[in-house]
Amino acid sequence: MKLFLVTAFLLTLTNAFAAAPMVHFVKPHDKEVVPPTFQVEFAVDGMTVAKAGELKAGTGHHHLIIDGTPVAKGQVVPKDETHKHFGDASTTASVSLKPGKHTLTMQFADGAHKSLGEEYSTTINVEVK
Ligand SMILES: [Cu+2]
Repeated sequence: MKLFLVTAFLLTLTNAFAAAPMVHFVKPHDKEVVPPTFQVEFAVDGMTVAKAGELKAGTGHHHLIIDGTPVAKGQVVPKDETHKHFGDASTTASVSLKPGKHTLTMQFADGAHKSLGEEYSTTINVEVK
C-alpha cells in the first residue's frame, strides 16, 4: 500500500512536469555556426500558437530578440529591428545577421504582445560566418 502511494505520488509529479509550458529553438542549436541568412524554428510546449490580437488563455505567439534580453512578465514586447514579432502565428523565420557572435532570445507573449516572462523565454548563442 505504501509503495502504491509513493508510486502514485511520483507519477503525479512526473505529469506535473510534463504539463509545464516550455519554449525552445528547434533550430538553430546553441553555439551553432550559421550563414548570414538562416532559418529559425520555434517550439512551445503546453501553449497554443495563435495570431496576435485575440486574447485567449493558453495561447500566444513567438518573438525573436536579437542580442537582447527576455522581456519582464506583463511588459509589452517592443517592436523594432531587434525585436521581431510573429503575430501571424508562424513558428519559422528567415533571419539575416551580420557576421560575428550573436544571441537569439525567443520570448513567448500573449495576444496583446505582453510577455509571459523569463520562464517562457530561452536564449541561444550563434556565430554567423
Ligand atoms: Cu507580439
